[in-house]
Amino acid sequence: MKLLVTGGAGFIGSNFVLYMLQQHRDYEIVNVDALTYAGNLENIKAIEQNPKHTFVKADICDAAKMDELIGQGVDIVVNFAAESHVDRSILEPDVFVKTNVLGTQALLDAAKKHNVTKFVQVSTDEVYGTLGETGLFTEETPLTPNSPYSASKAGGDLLVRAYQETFGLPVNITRCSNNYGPYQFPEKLIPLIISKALNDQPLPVYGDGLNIRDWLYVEDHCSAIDLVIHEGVNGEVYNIGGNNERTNLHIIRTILEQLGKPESLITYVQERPGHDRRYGIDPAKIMTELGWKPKHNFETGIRETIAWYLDNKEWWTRIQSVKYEPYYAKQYSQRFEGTQ
Ligand code: NAD
Ligand code: TDX
Repeated sequence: MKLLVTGGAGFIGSNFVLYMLQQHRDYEIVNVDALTYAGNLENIKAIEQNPKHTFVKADICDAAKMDELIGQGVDIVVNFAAESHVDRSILEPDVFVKTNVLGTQALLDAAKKHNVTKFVQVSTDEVYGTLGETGLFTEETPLTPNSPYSASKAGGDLLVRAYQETFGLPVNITRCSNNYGPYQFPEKLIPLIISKALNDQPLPVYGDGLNIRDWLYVEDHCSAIDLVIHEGVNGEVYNIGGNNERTNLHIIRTILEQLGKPESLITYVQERPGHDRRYGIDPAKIMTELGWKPKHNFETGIRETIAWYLDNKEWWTRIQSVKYEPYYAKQYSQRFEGTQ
């Protein structure tokens, strides 16, 4: 079996490639990644010499390249490649539309031409918009994205659906809740808070800190996608989540407690525009129809994650100094204005 995995030098993609090479030792993986600020070859250093893994630096918007690569006997395409950070999408929406919509279309065209047996679009619960105090996102929840990021992901999803309906391409769309774990870029809440707290720097909390996210350990997301590749019914959408809803303040306090750092680091800053209040996934479909079950609960997952960031300080300090500081200054300088 030959897989083409896109975005496999990013957070979830790299965890997925490492996971799949362990689970299916006879599978071949072509890992395509443009190495944007979020892509990092250090994430896949452990498989540098693995003959079953080939890394190709390429942009998924490059239709000719995707055609060439998928034409080389690829059976399954798994599309992780995306611009993934909501705050960046507020500053620069255009690159989100390019990669998340047009890039997806370039992949779909190549997958259709070469008759792949499965195309899995890795999407997000954010396409469903925001929840009130009750209820959960099901696969039938209407798409009402609120940020340029989630709108571009929804655009990609709709194209994937259309290629199934119009051309009979065998597709699945997965929509997962917030992931956390090793190799997550330190712009996202959990690694941001761990790294800032370790440096005794202020922790930027948007709004009142009571927005809720539903957290899943990244390995559990990988196992769900593995299952969808093999057992997913063509054309179906599968929500993925582990029923771990937490407020942002709860997450931050848990991290501070485990690191032995003071709550005085918490700093309320300017709200994120269009900030979704609550996400919560109903994972009943993938659990009952495909038999998926997460292995990690939040308490063990967050402990393992904090331990990983403590053990891999070099990984994130290198990223922060080279790829992150100018962005952080641009994104947060205004946000911190007027706070103590
Ligand atoms: P990430 O930003 O860490 O990684 C994205 C990867 O895609 C990077 O390696 C980057 O170099 C690559 N990439 C970006 N543009 C590209 C292009 N044009 N061509 C080729 N490669 C390109 O993101 P992540 O958090 O690992 O998310 C992966 C996928 O999972 C995304 O599609 C995202 O929407 C989805 N998702 C993420 C989460 C989450 O909590 N992080 C939750 C649900 C779904
Ligand atoms: O500095 C911060 N302060 C803060 O309060 C940051 C970066 C975030 N937050 C809040 C905003 C959110 O309510 O924390 C919560 C989580 O924020 P992010 O880590 O930016 O994630 P989110 O916006 O929920 O989106 C994530 O989950 C779904 C991923 O980035 C997406 O790629 C995925 O689709």
